[in-house]
Amino acid sequence: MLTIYSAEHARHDPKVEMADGALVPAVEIPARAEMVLRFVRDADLGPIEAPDPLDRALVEAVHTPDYVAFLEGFWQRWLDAGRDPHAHDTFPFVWPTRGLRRIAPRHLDGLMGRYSFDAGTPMGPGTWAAAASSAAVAQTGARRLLAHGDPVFALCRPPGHHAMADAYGGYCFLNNAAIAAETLRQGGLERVAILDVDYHHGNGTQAIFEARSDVLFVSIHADPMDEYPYFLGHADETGSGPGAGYTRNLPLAFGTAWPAYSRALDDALGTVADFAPDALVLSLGMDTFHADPISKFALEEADFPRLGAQLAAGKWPTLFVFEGGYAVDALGRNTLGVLQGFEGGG
Ligand code: SP5
Ligand code: ZN
Repeated sequence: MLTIYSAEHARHDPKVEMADGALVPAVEIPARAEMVLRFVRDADLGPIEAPDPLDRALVEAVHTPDYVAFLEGFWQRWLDAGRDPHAHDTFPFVWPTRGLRRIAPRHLDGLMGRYSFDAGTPMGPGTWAAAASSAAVAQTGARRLLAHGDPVFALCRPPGHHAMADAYGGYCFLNNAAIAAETLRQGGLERVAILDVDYHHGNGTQAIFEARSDVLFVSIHADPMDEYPYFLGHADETGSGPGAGYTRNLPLAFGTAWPAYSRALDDALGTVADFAPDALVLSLGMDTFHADPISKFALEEADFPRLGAQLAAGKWPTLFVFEGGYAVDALGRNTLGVLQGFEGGG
């Protein structure tokens, strides 16, 4: 399997994040992608290529141009505001509510609130460079899939599935899976399915495609009544307008282990099969692992090759887009397990 990877991800290097009502050590760190790369390389999964330059038009097919410009110009604004040039991690603290999001204030704090939806996502001097490289990895992966149809692994970091059209959050800035799906659509595919198996609901991806019938969004995740991102990902969200019926959420309880997970996956794959996609974008979060430090599912190491094999049964041209997963020591082995299980399955 071809892997796309950029070392630029390491320019997003947060030290702390806001979680559990306090500043705590950051978990979405460069070592994650480096661990996965090491396992992919040592296992000889296949060639590892650098991404093509980012096609900005495809980013702006998913995100609003003002949001992209905000991300790109953020650090210069931070410096212009006279704030700590040595800061690693910056946080918004005020958000528009009750429909007030049409305002993009001049003040930096107002802008940070306007273009985010949580305080748990540190932004620093290299965040834009890293996020842009991550999007380029996804975009290039989609192009390679279009070119040859064989499975591709887009080793994205930072992750993307929480990023909205005009807001960052959940450690995500640009929605890599959405950019990949849009790349596949503009490359000529008529129907693209996104299956999101990250432990957290892909609220950004859902919101981006909720009103569209050409991109199916199906997600298996921890019940948002109990887990981040709380406000989206409930079973009664099924799409809107022309997208009605093209969103499907399968929330699961804390403690879910392989048997129940596998049944949900079968259910989700049935929905994908009914849609008969020309390609599948797999938002591959590895935070369903029992030892994940921020998550509460119970998948074991041996379950990940099973997951991969189950995904292969549909025989759709598949692009894996790396999302979450924070048990760094196990992340390489588990991720490789999914990819090798996929190659051996079907
Ligand atoms: C891509 C991705 O997986 N993003 C996840 C973002 C989760 N952010 C909220 C984390 C809340 C952690 N709360 C539990 C901490 C246990 N000490
Ligand atoms: Zn996650």
